[in-house]
Amino acid sequence: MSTTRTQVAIVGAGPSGLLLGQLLFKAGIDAIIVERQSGDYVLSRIRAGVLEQVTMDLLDEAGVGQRMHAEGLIHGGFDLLFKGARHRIDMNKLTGGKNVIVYGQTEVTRDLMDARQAAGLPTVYEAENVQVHDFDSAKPRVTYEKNGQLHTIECDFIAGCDGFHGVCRASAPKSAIKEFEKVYPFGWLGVLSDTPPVHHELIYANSTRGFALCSQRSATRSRYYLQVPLTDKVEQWSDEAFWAELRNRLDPEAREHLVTGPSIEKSIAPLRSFVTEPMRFGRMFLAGDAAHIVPPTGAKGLNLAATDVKYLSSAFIAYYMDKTEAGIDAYSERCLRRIWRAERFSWWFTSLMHNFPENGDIGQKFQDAELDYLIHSEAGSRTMAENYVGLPLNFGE
Ligand code: RFL
Ligand code: PHB
Repeated sequence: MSTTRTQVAIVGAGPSGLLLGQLLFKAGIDAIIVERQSGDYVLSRIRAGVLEQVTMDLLDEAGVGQRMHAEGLIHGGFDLLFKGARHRIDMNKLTGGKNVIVYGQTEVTRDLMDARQAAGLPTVYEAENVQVHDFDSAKPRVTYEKNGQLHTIECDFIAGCDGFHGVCRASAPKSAIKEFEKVYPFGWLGVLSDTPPVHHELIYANSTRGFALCSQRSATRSRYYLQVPLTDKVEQWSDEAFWAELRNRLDPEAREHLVTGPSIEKSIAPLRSFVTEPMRFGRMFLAGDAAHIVPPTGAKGLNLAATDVKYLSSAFIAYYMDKTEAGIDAYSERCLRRIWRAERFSWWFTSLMHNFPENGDIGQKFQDAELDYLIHSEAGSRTMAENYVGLPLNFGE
């Protein structure tokens, strides 16, 4: 058995945990990260693709933005496709010059891992049976097993950055936690392929056959998604079937330009809206997917994780440097305001773009009318653009 001491014990080495580790390191605060999986496994998960300006700024602050600026693709707009025709939302013009950047979560994670390794900071991968203890006291602890040995990390604070299925939220007392959840009756079947993107910007498609999204990772790598029933299994979807269905959901021009090829990754993700209140339990704080999930339609998950981490790192820095607990006390409420706004937007955009057969033909008519309004009303388009690029950190303050 070994015992180590640190200031902040971080559970989970996804983007939230790694970004928190890096921001704390920059401020001279000690942290150890404990991760259940291997580093290669974490890097193999294909997830987010779109980063808001606020997230870009944070990655710069953490000193890991160099490759993102060199390789990321700046997007000033995206297309909405409905009733067989595409309409561009000019985010840049509608928001007074704001953009998003297309840079994969895999690359963000890799940049953070490389920076952590270069600085010689401690990350324990393949930690088994990770448990959090005594976070209602002044002496919290994290324990884990590795190679048959039990290890203890004594700390001042625990940061629960361990995703939706993690141990931290599950360890909060049931009487102190309230969970809000909506599960959607479909999932997203995603394919990654080394083929040029069908369009230079993203296409969000509402078709009578279901939603489709054309995204990308680079000029030579594409990411596509299809709305599928929750009962579908990924093995049922051959590459040929995927491309044929995607083609069917696109407009004639996109259909013609679509370049297909073998998939290099294919998976189905369920869609849910989920929020935990509060996000603090004594000396344990939840951040990122550990505390909330959005359906991916609004591209908000990773961006919300990044702002949680911004608020949490500032709170810890204020605690250690300025000897104030104000940031820690405000953490949960500050995060939740931003989270609920993004939850609302993600739910709304999901409801607008997907097929809900249970809503009947009239449901489709309502969607078409709303989309028609959105693209022809500057106020409607601006509302969409303002939320998509991300509201400023100090919104409403
Ligand atoms: P993660 O990435 O799930 O990382 C949590 C880490 O914790 C580890 N872990 C544990 N470690 C130790 N002990 C335990 N008991 C543990 N239990 C779990 C896990 O192994 C893992 O390494 O959460 P984090 O860091 O909060 O990051 C959140 C993001 O991953 C997530 O919000 C985004 O991927 C969501 N998302 C998108 N977000 C965007 O901002 N823009 C997008 O375009 C976007 N597209 C997406 C998405 C998510 C998707 N899926 C598959 C859910 C597209 C998809 C399809
Ligand atoms: C992606 O590229 O994976 C992606 C892009 C936009 C979304 C969701 C996922 O809304």
